[in-house]
Amino acid sequence: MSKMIKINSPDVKYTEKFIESRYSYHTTSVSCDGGSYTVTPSTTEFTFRTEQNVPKLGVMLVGWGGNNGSTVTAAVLANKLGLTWRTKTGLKRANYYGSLLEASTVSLGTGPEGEVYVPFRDLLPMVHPNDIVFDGWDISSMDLGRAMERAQVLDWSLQEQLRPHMSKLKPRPSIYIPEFIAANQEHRADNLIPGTKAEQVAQVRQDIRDFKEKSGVDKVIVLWTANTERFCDVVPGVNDTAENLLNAIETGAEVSPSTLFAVASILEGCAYINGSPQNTFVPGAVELAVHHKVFIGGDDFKSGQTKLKSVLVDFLVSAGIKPTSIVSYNHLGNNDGMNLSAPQQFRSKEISKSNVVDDMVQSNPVLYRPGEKPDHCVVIKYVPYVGDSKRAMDEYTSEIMMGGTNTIALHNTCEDSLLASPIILDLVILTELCQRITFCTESDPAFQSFHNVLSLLSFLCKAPLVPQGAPVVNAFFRQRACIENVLRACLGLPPQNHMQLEYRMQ
Ligand code: NAI
Ligand code: DG6
Repeated sequence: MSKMIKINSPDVKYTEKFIESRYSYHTTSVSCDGGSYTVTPSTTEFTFRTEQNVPKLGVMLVGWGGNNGSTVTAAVLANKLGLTWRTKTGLKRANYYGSLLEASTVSLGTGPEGEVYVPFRDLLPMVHPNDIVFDGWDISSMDLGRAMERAQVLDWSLQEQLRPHMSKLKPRPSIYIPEFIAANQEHRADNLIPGTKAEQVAQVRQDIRDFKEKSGVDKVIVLWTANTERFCDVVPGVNDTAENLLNAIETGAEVSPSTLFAVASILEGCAYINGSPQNTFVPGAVELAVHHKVFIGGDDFKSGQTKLKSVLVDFLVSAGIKPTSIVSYNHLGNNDGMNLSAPQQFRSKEISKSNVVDDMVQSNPVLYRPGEKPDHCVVIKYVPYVGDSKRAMDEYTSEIMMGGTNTIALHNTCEDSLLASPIILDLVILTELCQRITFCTESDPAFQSFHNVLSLLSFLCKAPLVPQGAPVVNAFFRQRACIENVLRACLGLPPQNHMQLEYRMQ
């Protein structure tokens, strides 16, 4: 199915180990002098190196027995086994729809029959999701077969085929600190790591080593898809530096379970991704990742309503239309919805869902005065009956020409975990790829990796984590173009510019 891509250019060299490309990176700096801007283009010469050897990847999910954890594991298994199943609307086949890397395409250029599109995954050597080995932790002891049934996401006849495989998978005991998640989760907590925080971190580190050894994977990435926690306070002396955070773990001061997992993972040299909204990456955790040269990424999967928002607001603002009010309702009936029915956990989600339009609004001083923002309201309600089938209703009101008003109302229904699962796969596959990319410039010839805060993952996250001082980009197409163009740079190809000048000449 996949065709190999070979670049025919003096700027690209294939060695046994690497794809090496020379790449001219063009930027412009702008200065404002009184009434005028001075714009100065400049070019930096980069060399990119991508290691060709694709490792065997192990992924450890925190919250493995949840709806996302069980669904992504089941989906990979179903794809690997090439399963099909019957539903009332016909025969269904396992696929990876919803995955940027597996199911979306990029243009390579023009061939004799027009534009040539290839799957994103074919651009560079990447881990195939079918080859990922899963393991993980959950405070609930249910095996993955029963967890899949509890989740009520997949069709029954598919579950029946998967059950013999899924039932063999059992989450490892996890760290439970009741005050971080909703009290309504307590009944699930029957699979716990005992001891002090330091002992719990040591156990998680031991689990990672144990998984690596027993499964024979070459590298492990840890991803949090457990319940949304409340935010924790950033306290000087406790979690503001790496040293203080490690001391806080030793002395038993307040550290959230997700941060304890991040610390364990970083200390084991494993990338750590946060799929939930809470502030796992307190300054001390970020500093620890930088010290240990380990990738971290997050926060909060951008799956449905927010993804659409990052498209729609981009469309409106880029079209010169001024969104003035955005109201987003959700109701859902899965365990995530139950956890989010508690005020502190809802607040974490509200924060990550609310900041998503900021960059688009700030990009247009014609429409918005400094500091001006549209009204933005996010509501989430728990309605058990609808299960994982989340309903999202949005109303976008915008100001159009000559005082006119434009109102767009949307109603979106879909299985939440079937949107999140392909995002989990993209996050780990992209992170793994980034671990094999290094680059240098003419002025700094020592090869380096991307910054440890892996902002290339922004496309997949509601509240992108970026290196301190770097701009946060939420706009969907800019985020996607960033990934595409960085991967093209690794092949010595210029950014996709869509100019099509060859078709615009006489
Ligand atoms: P879920 O509630 O079905 O699964 C979470 C799992 O985490 C549960 O099995 C629970 O027992 C476990 N858990 C809780 N605390 C734990 C801990 N300390 N250690 C290990 N396991 C723990 O939720 P779901 O639907 O799978 O979502 C997971 C997370 O992903 C939530 O935070 C949700 O907000 C977030 N998310 C989900 C999206 C989606 O589209 N499904 C999109 C964006 C974020
Ligand atoms: C209700 O919004 C529950 C949440 O966990 C969301 O389903 C999840 O964060 C997905 O949000 P969005 O905005 O990307 O659809």
